[in-house]
Amino acid sequence: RPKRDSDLAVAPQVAKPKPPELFKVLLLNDDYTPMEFVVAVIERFFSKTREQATQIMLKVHTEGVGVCGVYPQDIAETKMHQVLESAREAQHPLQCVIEAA
Ligand code: NFA
Repeated sequence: RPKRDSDLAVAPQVAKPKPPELFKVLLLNDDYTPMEFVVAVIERFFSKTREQATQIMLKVHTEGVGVCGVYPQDIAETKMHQVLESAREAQHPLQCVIEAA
């Protein structure tokens, strides 16, 4: 019989772009990390101005936790690791975690 298009057909691969799962990067308060160090970390790794970074630091200081940014999972994990490595290097106990947004 004549060849039909359907003879070799496979399921068409339809692009279904779904938005990435987002994660919050949180800083946790402690009694020892200097405020200026926290501000510098937020400026450096979360691209905030000194004024924005100071606001976030003060929220963490007074409320115990604060959001530095919201990112796709791989980027959020990288930023968390950058913060933790920076704190470890400076011998400050600053803690950073991620949480599903
Ligand atoms: N609580 C710290 C202090 O009084 C400052 C701090 C803010 C630490 C935000 C960690 C996170 N030196």
